[in-house]
Amino acid sequence: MNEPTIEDYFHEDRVFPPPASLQAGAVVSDESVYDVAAADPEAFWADAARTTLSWSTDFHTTLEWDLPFAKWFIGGELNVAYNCVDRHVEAGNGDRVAFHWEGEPGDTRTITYTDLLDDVSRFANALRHLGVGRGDRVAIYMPMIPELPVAMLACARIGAVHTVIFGGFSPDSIVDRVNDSEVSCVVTADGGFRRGAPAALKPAVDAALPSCPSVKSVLVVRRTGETVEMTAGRDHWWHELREQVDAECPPEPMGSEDLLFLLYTSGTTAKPKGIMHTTGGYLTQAALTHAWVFDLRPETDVYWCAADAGWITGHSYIVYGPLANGATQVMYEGTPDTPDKDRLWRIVERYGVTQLYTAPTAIRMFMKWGDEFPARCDLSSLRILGSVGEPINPEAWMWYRTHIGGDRCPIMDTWWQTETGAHMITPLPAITALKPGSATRPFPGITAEVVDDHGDPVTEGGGYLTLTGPWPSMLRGIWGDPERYRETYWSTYPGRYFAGDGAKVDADGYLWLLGRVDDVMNVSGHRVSTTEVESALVDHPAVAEAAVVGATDPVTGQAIVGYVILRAGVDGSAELVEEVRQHVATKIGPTARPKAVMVVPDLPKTRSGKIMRRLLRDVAEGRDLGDTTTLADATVVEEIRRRAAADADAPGGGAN
Ligand code: 7RM
Repeated sequence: MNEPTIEDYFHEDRVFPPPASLQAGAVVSDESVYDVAAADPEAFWADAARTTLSWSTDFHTTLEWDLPFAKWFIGGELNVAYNCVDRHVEAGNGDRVAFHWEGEPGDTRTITYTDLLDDVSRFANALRHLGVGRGDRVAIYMPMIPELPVAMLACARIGAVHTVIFGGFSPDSIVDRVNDSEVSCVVTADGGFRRGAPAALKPAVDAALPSCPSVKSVLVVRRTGETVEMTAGRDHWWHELREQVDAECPPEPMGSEDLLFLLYTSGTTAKPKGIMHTTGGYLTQAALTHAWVFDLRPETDVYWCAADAGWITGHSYIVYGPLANGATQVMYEGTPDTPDKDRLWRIVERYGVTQLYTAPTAIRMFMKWGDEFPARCDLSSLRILGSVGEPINPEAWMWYRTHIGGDRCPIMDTWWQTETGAHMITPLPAITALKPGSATRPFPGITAEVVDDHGDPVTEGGGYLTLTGPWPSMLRGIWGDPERYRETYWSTYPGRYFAGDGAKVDADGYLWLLGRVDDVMNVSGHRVSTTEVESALVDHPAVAEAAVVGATDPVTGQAIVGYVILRAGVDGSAELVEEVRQHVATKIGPTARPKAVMVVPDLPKTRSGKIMRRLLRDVAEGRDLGDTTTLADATVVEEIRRRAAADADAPGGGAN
């Protein structure tokens, strides 16, 4: 018997039509874009490339597709930094603010496009001075300060390839990434401010570099002013070089398929994959999706993506997309609860933010903190909200809409990956009727299908999300490992890109993401998605956040084990735990009722906020922990483990 595909338990009936107020003057207000793009996707993207970007040489061929290897806009030449900076200054918009930057301690900087041009050009010359040239790899390990986008754009300006490493990753993670891509120069800072104090970065670079023979130079930005060690001949201060180099740096014309950056994803296996993104296709899709999904009106909008630039979301939706579109943005250095839990809402009010883009994990944290923090601030400037990183459960979606969006802002639930480079499945704000928890449908020019175990399309119900054609911002491969590229993404279902996510299609053709298929639980032959059980758990009024895993069980194959964070002020009694378990059974069915639910203070997450269920599975099955280097806070799992052990020792054993 074939195993069934993923179950479809959760039903959501609420529908929110696009607000009439957004339609007048919307960047996209006519549904016909979908048909136009579907009729001839190549022509659609070719037109997008030409109208969205400035090319120094036009391309002669839109697409060469030799599955799984794609080339877009062949023959075309352009420079990404020119597109993101110079052309806006040339068009007379040099005085427009590119970044309203706010440091965590409250210091601010206002950076216009003219300022950005000066900084990027000098930074590019500083890199050249250090011997960096076309094709060389530069690692960037920085806090969220303006010099982070400046460093990325400076690389793009001279044709160097950047690889941004999350500030805060361990020296070991730096070593792996730097050695894999043979980086010659590292850009870092003394540190940044987090949770009210300076957090050093340079010492991690110093600890890593003795194991990185390819690195010749380090460029250090002064941010905190803390003392750092500078290695003579290797380390250079940016503020010193800045004064020595030329203010002008002509942008290098790059081929459309030249490498723009590498970004490492850790995945589930030990060796991180260097995801390759190239120039013309990547920038086209990053810019177009940014303009359309956020209905960007660059003259008046103040857009804020509250992600870290070290995540693909920061690359595409802080740096490349918004700057290519000449947007005015907010950039914030620190944590959302410093000095108080209203920090983000103060910023929205202060700058009159019109679009806010953040992650479900953050939204659930705001919910847990309580409604009073956003209620203190005037959020009426907001027009559109965005969500990215994980499935957003309907409860969080409704809270976001009500308490942040004032019941007026549509929520763009954008599904995409490091590998896809840009949005793939997402609503459009003036067009799409929204259902809480659904990412809705593919962006124009994108084709996706949910398939079953045989790779046959599922017209309604659960299965595996696949993409059926090439798209401009798709990864071009894994650095140094073309076979692993083919194997990982293109071999599960022949002819299709397999994203690794479960998804279901509803009767209206809407797509609902169900989480990573590696996390899907198998309970007595039923394949249950983590997303649906977690949504049902979080639907209980006492539960702020939840993660579930399938732990080996002698009777059912796997048993669902839930870990929940309770809302502020709720007491985790045995009765409550029982009630929460029962709530899942009532909401979506008895098969999905967790065998055990444990109340925990926090959940293990990556720096971009994704729950690391693999580690919870290790805990549930009493194994040693696997790789924890990409955890945002390594102490969390230890605490959960301690509690699990205490529970097991308690009379009666287990969480319930
Ligand atoms: C942008 C980003 C990719 C994985 C992806 C999904 C999950 C991201 C959504 C989502 C449901 C969403 N890149 N994911 N966005 N799941 N709905 N809107 O997150 O490479 O870091 O992660 O994230 O599992 O495959 S990523």
